[in-house]
Amino acid sequence: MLQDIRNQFPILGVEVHGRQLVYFDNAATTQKPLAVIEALDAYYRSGNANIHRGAHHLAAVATEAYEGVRRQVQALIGARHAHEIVFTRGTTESINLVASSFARRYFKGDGDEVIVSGMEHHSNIVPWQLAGATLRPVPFSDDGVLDLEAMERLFNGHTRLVAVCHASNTLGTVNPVADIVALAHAHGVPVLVDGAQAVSHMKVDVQALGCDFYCFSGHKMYGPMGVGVMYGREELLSEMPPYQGGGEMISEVSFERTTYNELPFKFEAGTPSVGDVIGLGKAIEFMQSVGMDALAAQEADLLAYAAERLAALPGIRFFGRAPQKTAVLSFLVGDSHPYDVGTLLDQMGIAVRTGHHCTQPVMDRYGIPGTVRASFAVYNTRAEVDTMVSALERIMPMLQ
Ligand code: C6P
Repeated sequence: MLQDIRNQFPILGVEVHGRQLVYFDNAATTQKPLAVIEALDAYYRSGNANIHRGAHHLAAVATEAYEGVRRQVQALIGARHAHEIVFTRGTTESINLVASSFARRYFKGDGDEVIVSGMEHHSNIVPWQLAGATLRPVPFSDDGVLDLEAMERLFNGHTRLVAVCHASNTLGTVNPVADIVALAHAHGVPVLVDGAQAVSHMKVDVQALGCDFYCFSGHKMYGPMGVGVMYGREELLSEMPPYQGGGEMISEVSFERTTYNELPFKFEAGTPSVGDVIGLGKAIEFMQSVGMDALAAQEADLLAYAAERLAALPGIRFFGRAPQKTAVLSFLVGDSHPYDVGTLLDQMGIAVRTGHHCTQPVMDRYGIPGTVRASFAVYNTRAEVDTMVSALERIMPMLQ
């Protein structure tokens, strides 16, 4: 079964520095299965056309394929309507879209506040600052668990939104989104969820979670780069102004006045990345062919195994030990700099990420410059974990 999955990922056969690649940088981007690669190839070989506009065969086929993926995404995350799914370039653009548009509609300019978790990616911090909000971060424990009682105390008459990650890219913590939504809604405040690190690891049901916005990237879920999703509840999206102006998002344009297209097109100005959206559809089919439960079980096994093996090494310090975690292990080796560890592992063909992972406030929280992060996907194996552990054993004397 696992070998069948691995066979679908040609890149896993690549050698790096003369060694078989061990790819543990899946939180940055996952590798792509053949079905996705071939769909992109087929689209540009025989299906390329702009969508929604041309009255010709290829345009009609491309439009149908593109809209079909919108329905696939709707089903994947349990949205009530397909028109609540907006295609973007990725999580970053999705959050910027909401921040810009939501702020124009709902901010009052009297000291607007957005509650965020203390473990947010910069993509869920900076757009709110650009929109003029003051951020109120929710603290978290040493283990990486959010303090919901402290969160409760942050709500006040200026709170316009809660913006939290479903899963932390640095700590792996899976936040209790349904509880956070219940808390926020009790204060009449909507919730945006950054799902960049969740959608490829667990079943997501936006209606069950109750969230108002849910944002994610295709490239972190086995799909192509250049495509992402912004889910928003119809009631809010229909009240919000467009993010960008251009083709497709209009109903009528004159030099005096423009009226806007209906949802979701109001938020999709210009030519979208059609081939990438089609590739995203294949990525969803890949995840569904494995099954989200099987996928989560495989990753949980890897996480537990890797945590146990690494913990047996001298001087390993973990960051992020929440009971609910995705398959992310952030650690330091003694007092050595994470970059040195990452470089030495790379020399042995092992790809991990080092640094602050675009979560500088998390690094400040622990008083460290960065971590080494190994993040797993469904195609990773225990044998690969063993390879990393052996490599760490070899490099440790060089680091001290
Ligand atoms: N995290 C990582 O290595 P984009 O770049 O738009 O696809 O995703 C941004 C983003 C937003 N939120 C979270 C929780 C994320 O993890 C990321 C991307 C990568 O951890 C690159 S910094």
